[in-house]
Amino acid sequence: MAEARPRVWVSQPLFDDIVGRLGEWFELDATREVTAWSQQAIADRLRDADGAVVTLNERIGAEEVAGAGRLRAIANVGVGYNNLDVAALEARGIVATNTPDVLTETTADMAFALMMAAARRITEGERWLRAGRWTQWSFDTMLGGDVHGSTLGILGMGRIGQGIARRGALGFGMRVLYHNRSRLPERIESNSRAAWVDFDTLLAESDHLVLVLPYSAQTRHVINASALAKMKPGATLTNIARGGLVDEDALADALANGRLASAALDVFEGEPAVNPKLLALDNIVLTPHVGSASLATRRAMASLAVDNLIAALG
Ligand code: 8YV
Repeated sequence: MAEARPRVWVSQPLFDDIVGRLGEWFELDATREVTAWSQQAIADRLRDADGAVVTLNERIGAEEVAGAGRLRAIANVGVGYNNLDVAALEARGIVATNTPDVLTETTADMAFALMMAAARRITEGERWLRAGRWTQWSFDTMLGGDVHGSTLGILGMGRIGQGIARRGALGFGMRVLYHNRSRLPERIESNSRAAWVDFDTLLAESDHLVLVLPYSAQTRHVINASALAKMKPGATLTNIARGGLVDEDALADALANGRLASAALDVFEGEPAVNPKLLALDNIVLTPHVGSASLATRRAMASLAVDNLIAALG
């Protein structure tokens, strides 16, 4: 009798042609509609699976894999993997993979787009115009801050941070500072045109601060009221990493009282719910976690996740 083929679960619709490749190797259980999976439903899906492709929407830890006796690999579509409890997976011999590199430049582009939109009040101006409030051109309408020639601060200096640094230094003549737990080798610093500074200096000197660091229990609310108070008055804050890095209530206060000029957030602590205090502000750009969402990059991410799963189960 032929050996049964391994089974794989794909938690969200990705691209049919890419996900379909899994069908050449495995019994495929591919989700056809965007689904908010409960913890129990994830556990049920994983129970008979040998592998899975998941997104940031699916939190997978000890409870979800407790009954998954055959599960050998989880391929996360995304570079961040705080949705996975890697220690719990490792303890059961389950391999976890992610999708670095393929999204670096696209996500760095988005960080720049957000930072510029915040500095130059682009979405605020558009809302104002659409609301019919532009009745007379005036010299001081929507005055913002400059990006070129200013100081760019990058918190977290992995691949995406380095891409943002290059854009800032080479494209916009910015002075680039970064802070990371460990200082990068000189070669990477000089390729990125970025100088390491301590956290407080980064806060104090950045005109535009961008968050690109991984989210963990240690980095939760790294930008809290005390960090915000140390930021340069009139600076902007852009977050393209994970919402939980920022204390959103404290940020809302800093934006409401003018301590910060503006902010741009692509990620939120309780996403897809957005803190109503942020929604009530004008000086903030809000996007729905689309940092890597170019068609080419999303296809590359799905493809890499599929390749990762095939390799891990191979
Ligand atoms: C993904 C992301 O869209 O890669 C990441 O860490 O946040 C996004 O690029 C998301 O993870 C999809 O699962």
